[in-house]
Amino acid sequence: MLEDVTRARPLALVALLHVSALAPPLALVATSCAQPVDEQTVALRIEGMVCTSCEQGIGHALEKLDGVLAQTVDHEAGRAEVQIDANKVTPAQLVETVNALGYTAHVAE
Ligand SMILES: [Cu+2]
Repeated sequence: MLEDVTRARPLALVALLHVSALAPPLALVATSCAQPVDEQTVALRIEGMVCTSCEQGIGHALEKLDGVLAQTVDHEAGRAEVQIDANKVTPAQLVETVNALGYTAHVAE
């Protein structure tokens, strides 16, 4: 039994090495086929946030959207900044997502 365990480890290592050796060319193929990222920053004004849980709830909901690259939500300022791939998601979808949680969002100018 012990012998099996010691034999399994090098095999697992070899498998990992093979995966990482294949990963770079596969990733290159994937990005060259994909649409280019049109990265934009969208600022939102959000009414109704009262604490950090509000920030986290909104942040998690935004991050679930395909095309949201990063977000920061500030309940004290009543604002959010969202980095998006504008080829995948629109500012209106961000507003809808926040509103669906019970807040009132607008795209800030
Ligand atoms: Cu809250």
